[in-house]
Amino acid sequence: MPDVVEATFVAEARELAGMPPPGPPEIAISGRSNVGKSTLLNRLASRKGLARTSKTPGRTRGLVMFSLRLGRSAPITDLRLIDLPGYGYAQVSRSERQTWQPLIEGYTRVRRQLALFVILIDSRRGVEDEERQLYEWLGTEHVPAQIVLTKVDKLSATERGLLRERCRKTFAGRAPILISGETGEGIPALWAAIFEAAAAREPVAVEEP
Ligand SMILES: Nc1nc2c(ncn2[C@@H]2O[C@H](COP(=O)(O)OP(=O)(O)OP(=O)(O)O)[C@@H](O)[C@H]2O)c(=O)[nH]1
Ligand SMILES: [Mg+2]
Repeated sequence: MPDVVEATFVAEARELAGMPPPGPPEIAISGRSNVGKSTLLNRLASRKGLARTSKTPGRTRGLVMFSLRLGRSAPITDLRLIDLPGYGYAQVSRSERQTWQPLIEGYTRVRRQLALFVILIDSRRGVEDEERQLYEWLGTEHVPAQIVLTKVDKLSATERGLLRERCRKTFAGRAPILISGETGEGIPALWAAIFEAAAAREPVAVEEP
């Protein structure tokens, strides 16, 4: 696991035009409301209160960008984490949701720094249509995706095995990563996937402002 030397909030963008200028590789963290996106982000950043977590779903309303600087032993020095708005939450108004979808889609299509799109799935809910569709769509856009099952601290060993198997079948053989934001289980495996994705992405020339 890398040593996170610095973790800072960069910006919250509610429209594409409001995105900060491109920089280091970006890792997008997506999933249903309450799946544990912000909790995971805080784990990756080793900072408890960096991203706001809550018991009230649907709190994150835009693309929230954080910047991490990693210690010298890590394969890369800088990266950005993007906390995406949660989908599938009924109490969030339809009009609000209709503004997110184009935002997430637009970001995914145009952002060449996007190195990995992480799809979080609550291990107790299992895989639903949204996740399957999102994964397929990312494939057609040639965006690398990683399935991550959250809250596995709530599961027995048998349940974990079954879920792993089901995900392998649903997501074309790609192994899911099982994590717990609570205990930190699986976080090193996710870091490995992040580093691999960052290395695989072709370097993007960034113009100096
Ligand atoms: N047991 C357990 N609870 C978790 C875990 N991860 C998150 N939670 C809890 O789940 C709730 C939602 O977590 P968040 O990280 O705020 O979820 P989110 O996906 O960011 O939610 P939105 O921003 O509303 O879309 C909080 O009460 C967390 O404490 C986990 O790995 N295990
Ligand atoms: Mg959140």
